[in-house]
Amino acid sequence: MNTTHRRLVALAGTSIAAAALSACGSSGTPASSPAAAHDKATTVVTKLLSFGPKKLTVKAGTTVTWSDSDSIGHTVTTGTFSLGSNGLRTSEHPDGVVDLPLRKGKDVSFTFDKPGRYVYYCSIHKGMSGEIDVTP
Ligand SMILES: [Cu+2]
Repeated sequence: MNTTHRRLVALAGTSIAAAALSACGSSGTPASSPAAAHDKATTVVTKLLSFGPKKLTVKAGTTVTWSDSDSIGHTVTTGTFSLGSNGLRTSEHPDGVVDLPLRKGKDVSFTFDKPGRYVYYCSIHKGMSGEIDVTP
C-alpha cells in the first residue's frame, strides 16, 4: 500500500519535471533577440526525394548546408520553374546563383549574403523543390 503510494508520487514528480522541461524547450529564443545572431549555420536534409525543411528563413550571412541522406544523388539549383497538375515540374530555368551537385551521403553548403527569396529545386527529380528566404 505504502509502496504503491510512493510509486505514484514518484511518477507524478517525473511527469511534472518532464512538463517543466518541455515547457522550457518550447519557449526558445525570441526571434528578435541579438543572441540569434550567433545562429549562422543551418542544415537542410534530403530524405525520400524531398528537402526538409522545405522552406527555411535565415539571416543574411547564414551558411546553409544541404545533407543528402538518400541513397541517390540530388542537386541544389536555384531558379524558377513551372509545375504541372501532377505537382511535377514541366519547365526549369536555373538562375546560376546556386547550382551544386549533392552526392549521396555528402553535404554541400552555400552562404547567403544577399537578402531575398531563393527558390531551388533538384534538377534530377521533378518533384523536389525548396525555398530559402534570406532576411537582412
Ligand atoms: Cu533529387
